[in-house]
Order: sequence, then structure tokens, then C-alpha cells
Amino acid sequence: MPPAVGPRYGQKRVLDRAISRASGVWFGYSTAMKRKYFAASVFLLSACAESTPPARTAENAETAPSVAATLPAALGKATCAAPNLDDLEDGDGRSLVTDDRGGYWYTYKDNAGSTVDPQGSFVPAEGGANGSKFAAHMQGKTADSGIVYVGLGFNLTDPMAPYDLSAAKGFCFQGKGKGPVRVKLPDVYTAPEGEQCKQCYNDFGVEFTLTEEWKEYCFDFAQLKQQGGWGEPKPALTTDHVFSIQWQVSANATEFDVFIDDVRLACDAQ
Ligand SMILES: [Ca+2]
Ligand SMILES: [Ca+2]
Repeated sequence: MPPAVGPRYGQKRVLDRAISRASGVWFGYSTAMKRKYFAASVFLLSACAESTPPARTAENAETAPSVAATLPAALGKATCAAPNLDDLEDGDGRSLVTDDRGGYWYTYKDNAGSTVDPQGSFVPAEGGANGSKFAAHMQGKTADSGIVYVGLGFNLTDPMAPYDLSAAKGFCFQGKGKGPVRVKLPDVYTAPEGEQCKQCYNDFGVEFTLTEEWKEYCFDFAQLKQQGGWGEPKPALTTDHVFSIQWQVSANATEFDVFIDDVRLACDAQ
């Protein structure tokens, strides 16, 4: 099933947290000395943590894994003859199997106390767009403080691999519910699975606000931006090496109720 998809803290942040926990033992030592002593254990801690929060500074880039020299090959290529990514109508947790696609839906969340339902195995919810039977759904509440994130998404392929969406100009989906949402597309330069980024998870995306009624949202790939102030800035989404599509809520203390349906590629001919 799906790999870890959440963002991570910077190592310094984790380090300082570990130092803080052990402060009673460290009386008389400078913070710099404590950081140095803790470095090895914190490296292990950050390497093993499945959903540690995002790197928001560049100061510890030199401690991150080395960058791979070449991009991994795309597993498949979308065509505009088969633009549908998923309509959930078969009632299972796998996106539409066509053009080498067919990755699985999942939800994910931080370790700061946010809640999300469903969690674990994904089952489509009843009540889809345009009178259809099923949609993808998540609901819950984000934690009051800390760096929070919850999300719903699917990988384009299974096993998870880069996939070529460059035949399309963008994508569309139906959405309804409650909450500020960022739809984002982890690509080969922003997802750790691409083996290119040292400070990953600042994916190209765009914010929108859901309404109570179903509505179609369409975005060109060229509209998608990274967030400012963290991660590794890139000029644009690498449309021929995309891993996933995710709908994420990142505001603190926010109740969310997100329904997504009829996810498809948008092509010039449409
Ligand atoms: Ca399915
Ligand atoms: Ca549906």
C-alpha cells in the first residue's frame, strides 16, 4: 500500500526538540555543543520517522542524502484518448486502470494530533458527483498547533513511480465539502521517491475553497506553484515525471470535509 506521503521537519528542528527533551541532562553545555552531540542519533531519528513534518529552512541541506545524478524513468505515459484518472464508480480503492496507471487512493496525516477518516484502508464514500454512486472522501479536524497537514490522494501508478502527464495541459475534478484545500502534484523533484530533493514535499499546487455543492475545478499545470519560504524552488511542475495527486488541508484547528470525484486530465482538444 501507499508509501509515506507527508512532509518532514528540518533536522535542526528535530534536533532542538530532542535537546529540549533532554535539557535536564545538559545543564552547563551550550546549545551548539548539544546539537553536535545529538547529531548522529537525530539523523537516525529523522531517517526512520515515517511522517515527520516539513523542512522549512535551507540551513541543514548538507546533512541530507546525496542527489541522484539522473531521473528515474517514467513508468507510463498518459494519452488524451483516455483522460479519466478515476470516477470511483467501481467502489474500490484503486484508481482507473488504463495507460499503465492504476495507483491506489490513501489518506495521510501529521503526528501533531490531526484526525482524518478514513484512515488505513481506503473505501470510496457513497454520494458521488453528477448523481454517481461513489466519491473519494476524507473528514476530520486539524490540530490546534504545530505544523499540521492531512490529505487525500492517489498515486498515478502502482508501484509508485514517475508518470508522464505531458500530453495534457492540466487536470479537472469535481469537489464539494468544507475547508481550504491545496491540490498538489508531487513530482520527481519534490517527492523523496524521485531521489532528487534534499528538502522534499513542497509540491506544485494551488489553493481553492470547497463549497457545499459539487463543482468542477480545472487547473492548468502552468498555474501550479510551490509554496514560498521552504523546500527547493523549481521553475515548474515536471509534467512528464509526476507521482500523485493529493488534496491537502494544512490550516490549524480546521474542520474539513472533502469530497473528490471525476478526476481527469484536461487536454487542449476538450
Ligand atoms: Ca477503482
Ligand atoms: Ca463517482
